Amino acid sequence: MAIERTLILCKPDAVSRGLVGEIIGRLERRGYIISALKMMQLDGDKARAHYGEHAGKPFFQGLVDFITSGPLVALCAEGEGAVEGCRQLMGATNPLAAAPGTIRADFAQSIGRNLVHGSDSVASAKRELDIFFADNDYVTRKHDLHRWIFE
Ligand code: DAT
Ligand code: MG
Repeated sequence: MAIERTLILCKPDAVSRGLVGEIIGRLERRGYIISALKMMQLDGDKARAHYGEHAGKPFFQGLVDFITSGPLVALCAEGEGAVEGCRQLMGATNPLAAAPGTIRADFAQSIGRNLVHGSDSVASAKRELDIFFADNDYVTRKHDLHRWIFE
C-alpha cells in the first residue's frame, strides 16, 4: 500500500454543529497526517466542479446549495491507504446505512447532511485537492509520517 493524499471536507453542517474538532480528531487518532488545512466558503463554480460527477442528478442543485451555504473546513490527509481509510472512518453515504462507530453513523441522520466528504479514489483525490489547494498550501510532514509508517 502506498502513501496517499485525500481531500476531506468538514461540510457546513459540521462547522455549524461544532463537529470539526471531532472529525479532525478521529483522522488524527487514526494516524493520518494533515498537510494542508483551510476554512473557506465555496462559490457555485467551485462547488459544481467539485461535485461534477453528480451533475444532472436530482439532488445536484440541493447539494451545491448546501455545500455553498456556509463555511467549510477543507484538509488534505496523508497516510498509508489514506483514501480508503478515511472513507472507512466516514462510513456509508447514507448515515442510516453507515456502521456504528463511523462519523456519519455517530453524528448524522440524513444523506443530505452527512457532515463529511472524502475522495473516493486516488485519481479523484488529485482532481479534488487541486480545486481546494495550491502547491504552496502544503507543508512537508515526512518526518511525522515516519512515526506511523514502517518501511
Ligand atoms: P459520498 O459523499 O459518500 O462520496 P456521493 O459521492 O455518492 O457520496 O454523493 C456526494 C454527496 O451527495 C453525498 O455525500 C450526499 C449527497 N447525496 C448523494 N446521494 C444523494 C441522494 N440520493 N439524495 C440526496 N443527497 C445525496
Ligand atoms: Mg463521493
